[in-house]
Amino acid sequence: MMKKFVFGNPLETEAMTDSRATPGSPAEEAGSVPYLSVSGGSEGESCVLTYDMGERDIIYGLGENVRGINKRGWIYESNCTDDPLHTETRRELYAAHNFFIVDGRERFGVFVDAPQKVTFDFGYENRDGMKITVSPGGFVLYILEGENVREMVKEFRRAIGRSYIPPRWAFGYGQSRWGYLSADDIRQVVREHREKGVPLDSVYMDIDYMERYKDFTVNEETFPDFPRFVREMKEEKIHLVPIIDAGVKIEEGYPVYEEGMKEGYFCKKEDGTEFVGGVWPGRVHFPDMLNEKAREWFGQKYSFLLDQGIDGFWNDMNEPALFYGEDNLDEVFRKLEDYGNQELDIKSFFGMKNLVLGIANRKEDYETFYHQYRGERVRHDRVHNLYGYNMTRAAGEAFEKLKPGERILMFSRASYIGMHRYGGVWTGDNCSWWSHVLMNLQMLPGLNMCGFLYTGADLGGFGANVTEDLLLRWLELGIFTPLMRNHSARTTRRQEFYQFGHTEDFRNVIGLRYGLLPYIYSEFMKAAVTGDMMFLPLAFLYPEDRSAAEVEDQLMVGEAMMIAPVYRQNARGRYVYLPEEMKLYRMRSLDSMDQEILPAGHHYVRAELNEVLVFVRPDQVVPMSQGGCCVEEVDMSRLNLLHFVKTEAVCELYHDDGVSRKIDFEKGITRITVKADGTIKTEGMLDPECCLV
Ligand code: MIG
Repeated sequence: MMKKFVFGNPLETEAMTDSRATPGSPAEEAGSVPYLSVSGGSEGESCVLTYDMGERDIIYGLGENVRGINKRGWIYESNCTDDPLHTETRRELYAAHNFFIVDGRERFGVFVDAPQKVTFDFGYENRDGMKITVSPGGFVLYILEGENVREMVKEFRRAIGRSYIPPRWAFGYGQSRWGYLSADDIRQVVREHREKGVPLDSVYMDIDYMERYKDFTVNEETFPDFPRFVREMKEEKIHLVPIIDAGVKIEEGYPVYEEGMKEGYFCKKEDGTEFVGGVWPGRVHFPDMLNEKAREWFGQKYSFLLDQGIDGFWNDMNEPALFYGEDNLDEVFRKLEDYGNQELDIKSFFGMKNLVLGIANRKEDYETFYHQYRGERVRHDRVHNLYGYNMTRAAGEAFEKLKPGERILMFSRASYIGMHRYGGVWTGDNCSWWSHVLMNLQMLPGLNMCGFLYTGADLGGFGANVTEDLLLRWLELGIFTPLMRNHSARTTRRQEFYQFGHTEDFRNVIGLRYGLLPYIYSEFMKAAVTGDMMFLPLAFLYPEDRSAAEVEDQLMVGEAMMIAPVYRQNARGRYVYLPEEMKLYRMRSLDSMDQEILPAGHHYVRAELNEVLVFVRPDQVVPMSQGGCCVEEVDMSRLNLLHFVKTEAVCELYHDDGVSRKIDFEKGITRITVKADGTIKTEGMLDPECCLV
């Protein structure tokens, strides 16, 4: 059951596709909001929603954010921000995912559909207090009730519409780095993988492929005859995935700039002139992604690359990130001159220092430009969290027209609920820190709750220098995430597997992903089609189990499997909690794994650096392939079945051509039944030869 409450004059975000929720009550009736006490919220004032949490209440959700699976004990801000240091003290990352569920003394879900800044204090100011602060401006509040958390998530997901489904090849391993400068650099990456037998499906192209960082251009010196290069890579079974940035370079003669100016598609200031910001291309304008016409225009631009054979993209810098706003920069220079002309004491020294440090992503700059939104002029800060969403929507809607039958890979950095229908997300600039392996895991259920299924982190870490063991351990988690991409920043240590000594280990671990692909793809598709989660906190499957509710470093992956990655430096094993008896597969490679049945309870489980732990639940089967050098080569006609059968296990394997937009879910299912005596029966789309392992 979902109830809707309208506060003031909200802007339609189109987060919801289904308005089956009961019609909104006006703000004056806010007293009728269940669970939450409402105060403030009149014109120009923040609205505050509070709740007294029970001592054992758990809070799930909020998508991409720092800290645990249980979000209690910190304060989070929905205010899409480009900040590359994801320390525990961060309140805001790139996304605004305003949905959460309280599970405890009472059970209810909350979605704050507000495109402006929202703060979620879950026991920060006061250990038992929840306080949600919505910045001035109207908003819509949805309150959900249900029998259990998993069903509530499904109901929410039904209301926000089906999650984006990428092509199947996008479940393969991708290699990326900010710093591949030419076609030859990319050829070398591919060669190293192929020669050393490490599977690979995609190579990502960061901003250096463009001509002076101009969107929808290709540098012809470093990438000569681009369509031919794309074809050459396709022959190698490699998909190239270029980046697209939000800012459009100001440059006479550059068609994207000139068209945008002519049509008035860029964000403007109060005085009607275009807002100027600084990002990679230098001085830029920002396309007004909230203006339907501008969005359609920007989306069409992707055809420049689609026409050259490209079938995947990542959208970056779309919070939108601002290195500086030009007007403020002028102001900073003026003030610096003043500082230079006066005698600097410590106070003015820090004043000067902060002046310079505060140039980027400045709140006041976001208050100086406007959007044309549904016929209304709206100041940016009022709709800040919708910008990345609508950039990705621009692309997604264009793809439906430009490539009607085909799935195109698309994921974004900034996002809002609603964007999950048009693309996935990667979790931005993490670091090569052990703590970020755990953070990667802890974000997954929250992202799934908010509709983001196609997700992954920069494996190995974006910033800072990786070590071989960290990369390997991180990949051991990454083999389960739909987006499996190794990405790193310019100036950090090179991070491709072949920079390190133990090629064999990388080949084996990445190989496991291709073995697990039939299962990973099936579980992803089930989650997308039925509005379920692919990554579940243990408590979602074992709601009565008190200990399961406390587990912060293990996840269920679909119904059949639990994972427990090692994320500590030098650890050769870890503690694992089993809510019930399970069968552990300790995997070194597709042909080297041992197995052991473990009783319910706490265990210390050994896992050497090259070993992955997979726990199969009772009466469950996990279908695996023999691997392959790319997704296309994965043979679905011969499957190995991980299994833990006490009476009978049925697994629903989903398969399709991997590219068609139209999904016939029932048709794609193959039911594999395994009896306790070892007999196997298959029925449905495929007729694989199955072997118990
Ligand atoms: O300011 O394009 O998160 O993945 O490599 C940095 C360069 C801009 C940020 C993205 C990162 C990408 C980088 N970009």
